Amino acid sequence: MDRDEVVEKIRECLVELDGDCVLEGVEEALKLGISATDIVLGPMSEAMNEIGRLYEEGEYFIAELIEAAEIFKDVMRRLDKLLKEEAKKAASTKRRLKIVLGTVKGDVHDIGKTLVKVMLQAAGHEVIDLGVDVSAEKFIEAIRKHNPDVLGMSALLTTTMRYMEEVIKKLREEGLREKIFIIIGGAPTSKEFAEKIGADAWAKNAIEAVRIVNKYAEEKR
Ligand code: B1M
Repeated sequence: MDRDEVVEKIRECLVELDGDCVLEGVEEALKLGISATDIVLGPMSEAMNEIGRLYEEGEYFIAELIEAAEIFKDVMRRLDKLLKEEAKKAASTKRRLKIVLGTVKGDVHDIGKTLVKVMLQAAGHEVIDLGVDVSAEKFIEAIRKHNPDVLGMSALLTTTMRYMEEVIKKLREEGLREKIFIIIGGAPTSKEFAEKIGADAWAKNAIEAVRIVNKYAEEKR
């Protein structure tokens, strides 16, 4: 199998929810020298989008989404060490920042957020992960407790992404907004949305999130 075929195998096997086949494809991809980052952000993420589309069309149901998430997490466990090594090599920072991170209230999608966490940690930052379904009050409590440099929020639903604005509004009310750099992400969000709600930055994926946080770390010196 060549690189394109292996990449296609991983994508197809995940769409078909065949976990063993995905892991087999991952091993083959690694042997061919494909990076863990490219596997996760490439065919694995593309397959998740395809699965989302099948769900929208009524071909897949929640059970399939859950299964896909489990397979994705298995692959993340397999690739954890490599992902960390790669992120460290690509983006090690000399200035370590403290980051409070979470998926916003009403939203339990955590795969993308966890990927962002793993890569930020590997790049040398300290991440306090508040998990999923995080309310503005919980974010504020964590910010008061840990005094972080950065707040990272993730949302995967068009309904929950609006809650990010609510968090920023509450931070302003509490006089905490100016003390913290806010980065947001997640499939339905965009640069324009980030600007509209008053966040400082938007990242398309985990690599970009690390690049933006590192740039901020340098500027903050
Ligand atoms: Co749900 N889901 N889901 N889901 N799910 C989506 C998001 C959806 C787009 C599927 C679809 O219909 N096409 C759709 C949302 C539609 C919309 O809002 N417009 C949807 C829906 C409708 C739902 C439910 C409402 C279904 C229901 O119950 N009727 C429900 C909501 C539950 C809730 O949160 N309250 C639901 C539930 C679930 C599961 C729990 C079953 C499961 C999640 C399991 C888990 O996360 N542990 C699930 C899944 C798996 C998906 C899809 C298929 C895959 C998401 C994923 O993990 N992608 C998803 C389809 C899709 O995204 N196209 C879908 C892979 C991951 C690596 O990508 O998370 O985008 P992503 O993260 C990327 C970037 O976005 C970015 O970097 C990451 C890595 O590159 N990023 C950041 C993310 N956060 C960032 C933060 C940053 C920076 C970058 O800075 C802080």
